[in-house]
Amino acid sequence: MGFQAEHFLRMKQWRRGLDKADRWCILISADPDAMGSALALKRLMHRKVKHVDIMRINEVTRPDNLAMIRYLRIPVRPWQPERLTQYQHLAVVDSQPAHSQAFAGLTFDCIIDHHPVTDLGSALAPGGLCDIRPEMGATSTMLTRYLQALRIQPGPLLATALLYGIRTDTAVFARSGGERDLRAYQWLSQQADTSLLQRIIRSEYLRAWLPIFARAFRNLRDCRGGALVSLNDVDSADLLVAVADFFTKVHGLKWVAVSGVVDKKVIVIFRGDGGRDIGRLADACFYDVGTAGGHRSMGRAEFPLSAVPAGVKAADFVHQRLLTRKLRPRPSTAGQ
Ligand SMILES: [Mn+2]
Repeated sequence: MGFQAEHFLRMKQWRRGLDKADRWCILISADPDAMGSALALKRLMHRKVKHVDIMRINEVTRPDNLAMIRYLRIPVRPWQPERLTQYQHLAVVDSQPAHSQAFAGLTFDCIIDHHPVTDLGSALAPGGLCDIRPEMGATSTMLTRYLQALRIQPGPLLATALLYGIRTDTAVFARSGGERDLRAYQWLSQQADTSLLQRIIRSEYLRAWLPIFARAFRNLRDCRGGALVSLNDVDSADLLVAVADFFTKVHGLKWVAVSGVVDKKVIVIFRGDGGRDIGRLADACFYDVGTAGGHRSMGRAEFPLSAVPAGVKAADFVHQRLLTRKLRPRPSTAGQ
């Protein structure tokens, strides 16, 4: 029997053993892949058990994730450990018990994931289903294949959720993902709602970020062939990343550095068109005050606010460094 067939057989056996009287809870660390997978698992348990809840152990803040929950009507709620007694069984998808303190001490009757295998200890219940395949680009791919094997046709909302899960985890096949992910993606594309998918993909910003974008437009200044935006105090580094990514869409800006202060830490996000090595620029400017570096077109620096000399504004410090710093010689690599 083939490797794949064995997985399907075990799933079918597990599913056959489900009890109609039981209440289940699927725990996730909510991101698109986890939410798509949880929705699919809930679907394939439909009518086999009494009830399935999906609970998240984390806060959802990314705008596209919030859009996914809203438009695809994903019934995900924050996990409250005191509710544990309401359930006969727990499942976890796109995570393993060792991944979070929130899973500690819990016993799972179903674990489906694609991260590197960790020690399950006693977290898997006897007779529970455990399917961990790190060679898969997304857990959503694994669930899609289960739906196919069980001949369950996903509705448009579920198909879109799984599609978006594969999309984000593989960075649309640029970062990871093999033939199986691609085939699942193609199959889901036929059932997915493309206009909802577009709405989710396009949800890049939060309403509360707009005043900060307004500040960023006003503050943009030229700097050695690129541009610098200084935002001072902001709530999260996500916001700086969103602003920097936005400016990569402006033709004629070769690179941009967006700086801000988050929790007494200065963070500078670098984005470039690849013309100059932006990771090296980040390193050159800030290696001596904190962590700094990156790739050719992406970079990041972080250092404590206390590294800025007294009487100097963080924004001016960043500007001064960008104006004056010279690249460090590449570290020589032995044997090359
Ligand atoms: Mn994943």
